[in-house]
Amino acid sequence: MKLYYAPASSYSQRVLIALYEKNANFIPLEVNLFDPKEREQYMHINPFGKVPTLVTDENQVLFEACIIIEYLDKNFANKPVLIPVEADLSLEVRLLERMVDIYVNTGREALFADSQRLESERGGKEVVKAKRLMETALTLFDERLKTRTWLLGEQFSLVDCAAAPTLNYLRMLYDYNHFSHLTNYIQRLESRPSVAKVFNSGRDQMTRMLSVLKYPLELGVTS
Ligand SMILES: N[C@@H](CCC(=O)N[C@@H](CS)C(=O)NCC(=O)O)C(=O)O
Repeated sequence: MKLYYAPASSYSQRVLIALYEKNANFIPLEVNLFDPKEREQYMHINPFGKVPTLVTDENQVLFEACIIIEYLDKNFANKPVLIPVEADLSLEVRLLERMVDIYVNTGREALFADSQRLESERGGKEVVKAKRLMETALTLFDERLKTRTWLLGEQFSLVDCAAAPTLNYLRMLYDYNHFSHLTNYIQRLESRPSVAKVFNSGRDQMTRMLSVLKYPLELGVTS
């Protein structure tokens, strides 16, 4: 299996966490999407020009982080099971993963775009709406985490692979320390070997990317 990825890319990190959780052998191939030539070549593999892409040993080309993780879960039966087979739990984990993607990540992207505007142009209607939806999802997650170790329950799953990088990067833009269960959860995530490894390997690239921003940001930590 070959994984095309970028170390600081949050979607690549989702898949890397799943690969490390599954102890799967794979060939990591770093893609520099900022290099026009490399990007053009890569678009023959993934026409959307986005990372990650997994090319299986059968030469099946898979993109979309959640689909790649589903493939890994089906093909590596060892624990943790990332998408439970029980119908109810399987739906629940997908719903939670969609909430990370559609509400938390979209909110994060809107806040990031806003942070790079002139101060006088920040806080438009769309940003306020995206932030409200993101806060709704964070409130639901915080509530769940009152009684659960991981977002689905006691087993680490698909939604934790998705939430870890998103919540890690969100701290640059939004202080969620008032969500105490969520804050404890990100600390548990950081202590998990697969997540720690992925965060560490993405740090240098992310620091370089942040240093060239018009309005610089810093990688946050929970207090
Ligand atoms: N829906 C895709 C999103 C992938 C994505 O947006 N990747 C970003 C990096 S985190 C990317 O490749 N961005 C480069 C670009 O859009 O040019 C997934 O789930 O994999």
